[in-house]
Amino acid sequence: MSATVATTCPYCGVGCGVLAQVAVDGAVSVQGDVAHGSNHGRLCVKGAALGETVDLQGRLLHPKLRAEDGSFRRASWDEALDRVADGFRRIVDQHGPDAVALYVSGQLLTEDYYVANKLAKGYLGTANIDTNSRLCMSSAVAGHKRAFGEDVVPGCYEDLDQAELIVLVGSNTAWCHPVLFQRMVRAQENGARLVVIDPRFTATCESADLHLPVKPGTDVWLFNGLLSFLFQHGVMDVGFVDTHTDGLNATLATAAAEAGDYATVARICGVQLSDLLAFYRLFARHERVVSLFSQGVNQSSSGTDKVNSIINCHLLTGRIGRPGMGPFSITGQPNAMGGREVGGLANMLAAHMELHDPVHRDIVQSFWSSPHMAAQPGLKAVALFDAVLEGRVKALWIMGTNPVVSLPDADRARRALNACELVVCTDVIEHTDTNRHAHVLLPALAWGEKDGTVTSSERRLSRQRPFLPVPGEARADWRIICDVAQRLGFAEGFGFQSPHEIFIEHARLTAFRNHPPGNGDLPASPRQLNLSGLTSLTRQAYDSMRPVQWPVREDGSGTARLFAGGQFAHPDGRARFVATSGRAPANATDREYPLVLNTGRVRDHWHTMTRTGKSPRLAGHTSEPYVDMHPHDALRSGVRAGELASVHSRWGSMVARVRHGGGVLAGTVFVPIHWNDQFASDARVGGLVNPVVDPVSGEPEFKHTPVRVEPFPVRWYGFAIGRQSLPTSALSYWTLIRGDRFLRYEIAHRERPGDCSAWARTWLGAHTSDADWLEHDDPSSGIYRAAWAVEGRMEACVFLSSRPDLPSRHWLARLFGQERLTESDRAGLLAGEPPGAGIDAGPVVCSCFGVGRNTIAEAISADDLDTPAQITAALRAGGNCGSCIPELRRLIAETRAAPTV
Ligand SMILES: Nc1nc2c(c(=O)[nH]1)N[C@H]1C(S)=C(S)[C@@H](COP(=O)(O)OP(=O)(O)OC[C@H]3O[C@@H](n4cnc5c(=O)[nH]c(N)nc54)[C@H](O)[C@@H]3O)O[C@H]1N2
Ligand SMILES: Nc1nc2c(c(=O)[nH]1)N[C@H]1C(S)=C(S)[C@@H](COP(=O)(O)OP(=O)(O)OC[C@H]3O[C@@H](n4cnc5c(=O)[nH]c(N)nc54)[C@H](O)[C@@H]3O)O[C@H]1N2
Ligand code: SF4
Ligand SMILES: [Mo]
Repeated sequence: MSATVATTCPYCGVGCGVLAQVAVDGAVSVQGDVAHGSNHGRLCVKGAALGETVDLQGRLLHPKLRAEDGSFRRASWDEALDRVADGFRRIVDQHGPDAVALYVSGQLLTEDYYVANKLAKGYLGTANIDTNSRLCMSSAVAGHKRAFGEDVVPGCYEDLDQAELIVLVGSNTAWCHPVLFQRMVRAQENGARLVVIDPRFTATCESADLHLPVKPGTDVWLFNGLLSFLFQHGVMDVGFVDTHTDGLNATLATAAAEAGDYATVARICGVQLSDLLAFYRLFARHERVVSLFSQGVNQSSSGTDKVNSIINCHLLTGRIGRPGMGPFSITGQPNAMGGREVGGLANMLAAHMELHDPVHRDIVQSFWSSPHMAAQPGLKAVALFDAVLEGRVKALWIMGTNPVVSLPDADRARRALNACELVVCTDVIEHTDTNRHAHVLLPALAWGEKDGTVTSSERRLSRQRPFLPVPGEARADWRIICDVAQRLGFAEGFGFQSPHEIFIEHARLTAFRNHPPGNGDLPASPRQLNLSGLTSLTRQAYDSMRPVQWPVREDGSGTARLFAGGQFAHPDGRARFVATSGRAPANATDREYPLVLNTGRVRDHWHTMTRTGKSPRLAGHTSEPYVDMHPHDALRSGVRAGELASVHSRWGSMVARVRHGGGVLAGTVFVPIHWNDQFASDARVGGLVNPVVDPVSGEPEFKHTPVRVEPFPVRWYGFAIGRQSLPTSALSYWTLIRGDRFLRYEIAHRERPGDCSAWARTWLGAHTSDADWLEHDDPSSGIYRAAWAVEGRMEACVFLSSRPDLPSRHWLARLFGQERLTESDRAGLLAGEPPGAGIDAGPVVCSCFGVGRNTIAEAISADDLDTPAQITAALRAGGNCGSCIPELRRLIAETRAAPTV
């Protein structure tokens, strides 16, 4: 075993501390870091499975250049970097700096992000650098700036422990921020109440005391109603409002005019009046309220107003900056916050300074000694890709993000890349939907190899440290950027030799011409983001840096909460109420597209699956892309659960399996965001999403696109499990997951093969003479199954049927872990069902211990289990990361409700 390295999880913005070790055989094991303030030793299932995602399979390990015919050839670093630098230089010379752009990511480290931003805004002289955080947090950023004068999350995780009431708005925290959610559940056990505001009944709602299934897009009405209610009932901190805020009257007038009466609010929001009032009373009654929000709020054409409508209620009651209370924007990506700190958004400068402010521009320019400073805000993500399509931006460098999957109207983004003169992609994985369109591919270091800092949702800086060797020719993102900058003639500003040197420069800029933190009495407005205590860290001190929350004082101590003294970052020190009016989502009604598409995450996958797609443990929970529908809508659309459907919008279409039970409201459907061309034939939901954006933040409306669902007609359904990858181009439908020692394909086709046996042998490549071929063909019932063994060991199997009700895949998958098939396995393969009774565990619920749904349901009925804790005691399920506890709770309810036979 190698020495233990303390690092930070590369997934969500909770920012959990991870201890990693490498065994002699190269296997990586991870555990939660008990000493880390973000998680105190806990990890969710994605964090716990990190060791399964660090292998080199599929990694981009060498620079590559694309030839005319679309193929890629290996190139030296010199050749690839020259290509990038020459291309950028030529285009800037011919068309000016705004003809080039960078599109970066909240998954870069702060040091990478800092140099990318410095290159664009300070040296190339364009603010055309935007980030996938535009798709994620930009409404929260804009809301914070309007209310507080700076992009600041005032509170910290400890507030959740101390809150009496936690309100989750548009957040499926149980799945997306699981370690933090466990903390909320513990707070609930200690008496806190939990309210969830979400059109879907999510896993998070399983634990809620009250769920308000609001109509999509109506949050502003709900919070305007709350503001009026609080004011009417005298729930207000008059002293705080008078001394520390501005704009209440106009905001109240708008809220009152909008809200009218509570019955109207309830009707607009589509919730019961009694539930609405129950929420308002809870909010009124409890001083210590945390309102935590994420994408149900941000990803909306009224996202910024939603944010401010929530903050308004906290300002009115003075519930901000003190223990147990405050509005809390929870961030998605591991370094969404770090990116904001260094100014990765096209409308920001660095260190929380503003591009449009001449004083700020002067501070940054003099600090950087910039030769060409960007003078005005650049293009935001959606507009940036429009400019690429229209030829206004001619060179685009994409780092650490997969826009052909994740942008709205993603087919248009793909067309934009095809039209672009020079597309450069820096990634860790070779084959992605975006990389396919690159002219130059640059290999970056991945998690476990790279070195730097990230900032979590609660402003906590935490180190990512390397524990794996550099693979192939991969280089750190910061180094690649500096390499290009130097070739562009900017050796002066980019001579960094280590992330430590970059971090120090970044820390010094936060403190440059700024007030020392912790001194609320200064008259002019200090910038809250201030790392003065870190500006002179030695290399050694940087390497051993403990997690710390900014602002960081001279003595190195951090700050848990901001704004406690009522000093905000606007020039007059006062916070602003922002008058917000309810606005229906764009194209809210559309007769041709009568349903509303909502998109979001599943528990065990991360974004475009480049990393979680490698882990068998994570693949088991949700194995196929799906469209979750209300049964009435399915009936009306002529589709059935288990069958395939195509989903259409004005922008594009996709195909997925129809599902019920995801808790969607009638009139809405939900599709997960993760699947793409690497894992399915046609399941990129981004292709459907309306590219309308919030007018203030530029964040797209990912949660609301009018769609229509239609049957996707096929003649047969099937699946195959095998040790090798299979050709998919001839199939009408396929999806892929990676299992333990096997790959599993779900397939369907418009035509049934004339001779199933011949087709199956050819497809599986099973024409060797040593093949041990088992087969059952029943054309009258439309069923065909075959299994192929080599020297008694399972090689592949394929099951076809004219209907989607195929046998369980779980017992079959198990056979790939055996050295030999037994006689009863063979009998089972021929019969199409597990040999013996009750050994099919069913789909995985607990990924940590691999416990299936059937096993759990059986134990619940057989042993009369009532609580998730009892299930854990009996089966271990739920006993590690706890991510499946909401599902255990649901299973208990369902099993108990099922009639006994
Ligand atoms: N497992 C997993 N975890 C992740 C990620 C991942 O890919 N996988 N990604 C990370 C990232 S980058 C992010 S940004 C976060 C996102 O974390 P979340 O914001 O929690 O996740 P989402 O699933 O995008 O959406 C949240 C909820 O918003 C609801 N919603 C839709 N419309 C409305 C509305 O009009 N009003 C309200 N109130 N709610 C609405 C949706 O039904 C959904 O349940 O997760 C992070 N964590
Ligand atoms: N329909 C719909 N679309 C959405 C959303 C939604 O809710 N609905 N949510 C949006 C949100 S909140 C987000 S955050 C985005 C996420 O969307 P993306 O950012 O597009 O998704 P990822 O899969 O995280 O892409 C990261 C890429 O960077 C690579 N990578 C990983 N580590 C490194 C590294 O260290 N260096 C480099 N150079 N590359 C690396 C990965 O292999 C991968 O290709 O999706 C957005 N799109
Ligand atoms: S909650 Fe899970 S995904 Fe998020 S940082 Fe912690 S371990 Fe990683
Ligand atoms: Mo995100």
